[in-house]
Amino acid sequence: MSQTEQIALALGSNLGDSLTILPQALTHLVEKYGLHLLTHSHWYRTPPLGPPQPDFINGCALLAMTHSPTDLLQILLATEADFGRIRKGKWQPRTLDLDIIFYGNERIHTPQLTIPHPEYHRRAFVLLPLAEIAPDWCDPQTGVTVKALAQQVDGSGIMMVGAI
Ligand code: PH2
Ligand code: MG
Ligand code: MG
Repeated sequence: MSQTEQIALALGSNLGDSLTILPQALTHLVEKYGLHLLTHSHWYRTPPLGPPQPDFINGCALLAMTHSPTDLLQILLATEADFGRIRKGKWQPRTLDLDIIFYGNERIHTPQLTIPHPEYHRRAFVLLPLAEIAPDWCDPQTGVTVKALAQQVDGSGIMMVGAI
């Protein structure tokens, strides 16, 4: 049994009943795979990055578990499939996207997996919810905190669900 690791996960959905799917996906990770949910952010409505498509609902969660990074990736891919995701290519609308942002303090570069997530530091739809739950988490590559990264991105158009 490997040691317990804390992970930061980004969740997204822009197909189907996204506001139901995202919390259900967290419950699924707990009940089916035994991950421990530490906390999750509010949900945010976010304009699509990339080609025109429906707005996303995005959020982040912190979980604890003993799975290896590759096992975790398989769990996330299986969970995406369980929630009806069909992979038709990049930038397609999806019922559920589960991305590993951080895996403890580790840096991983394999053909299957890059951790920290290679784009997260540019993405307001990840950084705003992540800064809510893990402002002091330092990027293991750069040492910069999530809070500092969140202050550098343009969060216009991103709205906390339920704020209005
Ligand atoms: N995910 C993408 C592409 N564009 N835009 C928003 N707002 N939120 C996402 O989660 C997102 C995106 C590919 O993973
Ligand atoms: Mg993604
Ligand atoms: Mg993904």
